[in-house]
Amino acid sequence: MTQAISFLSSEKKTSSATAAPSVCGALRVIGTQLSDENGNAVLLNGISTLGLCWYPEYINKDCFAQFKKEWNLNLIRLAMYTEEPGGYCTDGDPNALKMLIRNGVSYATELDMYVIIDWHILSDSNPNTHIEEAKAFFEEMSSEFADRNNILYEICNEPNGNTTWIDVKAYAAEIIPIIRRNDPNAVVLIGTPNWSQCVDQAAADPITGYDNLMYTLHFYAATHKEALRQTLLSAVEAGLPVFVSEYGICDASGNGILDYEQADKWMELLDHCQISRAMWNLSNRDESSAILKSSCTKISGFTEDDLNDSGKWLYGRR
Ligand code: IDC
Repeated sequence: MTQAISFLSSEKKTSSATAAPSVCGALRVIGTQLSDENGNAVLLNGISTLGLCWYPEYINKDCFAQFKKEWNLNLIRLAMYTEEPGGYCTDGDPNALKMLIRNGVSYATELDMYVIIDWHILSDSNPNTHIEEAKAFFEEMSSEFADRNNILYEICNEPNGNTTWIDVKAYAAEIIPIIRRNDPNAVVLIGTPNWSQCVDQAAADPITGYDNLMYTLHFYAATHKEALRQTLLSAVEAGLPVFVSEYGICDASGNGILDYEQADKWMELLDHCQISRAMWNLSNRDESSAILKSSCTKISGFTEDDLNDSGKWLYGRR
């Protein structure tokens, strides 16, 4: 850490154990900080599913309950791929995928947890590729969930390739008003260019005219190190509210060795800035970002023996 950060007063902190919708009320963004309805800082700490289309079985209440009660997590991110095989905009079944989201939202609500509805663009690179589907999707979701106070809308996972911040802003200008018409205050998360690393571009030219917006930064600790941490810190110091809606402690492929030393540095920075985060990923896929061993076929009631090293690390931080 190169500079002290002075924008947070220490008495305005809520630990992840107590940050629950029933305690915090409607979330809002004050300055750079996610806050409860009384203006106290809120920290969300959770896990992201892998593609709902590939691993629907983990959307079950016992599974979420274990994360809440035993792992001390208060957030589930529901990753709905758009363009990948089985995705919402390709050959997936949109109704079945929306049902998984509804079920996930119900379980999280019953368990007093937060939930991110993640429009998981990836190989489609530019969120404008499927903007019509996105508009209809967010219209439906935000009207259905307008009364809930535990939902965050992530309108595009990771713009990438040639997609510019101008492209993302143009997309956001179409999607945010749709959500706002139904749910005037829900927190909306916005991806940034280069696989959600360019929070500097968002900080230089933020979206205006709406409250309760946050911008996402994603990191994979074995790939992204001090340079990206500096980008994050500078953006926050410039006043940008940042949410780490996806991170891994392996490399950016979602696989490879885990870098515990870099992971510690990242956690130190996130804790210091009180930045909320969700780890990738809840599955038993044979890759090191998966928190479960590929041999684990359970869908809830995991023991330490069922966990991959990524899972052991996250569980160890409870
Ligand atoms: C990866 C999955 C992997 C899958 C791949 C492509 O871990 O199993 O085959 O997507 O579908 C991201 C993306 C996230 C990636 C992850 C790891 O948001 O979808 O998941 N990653 O590559 N950004 C940086 C890394």
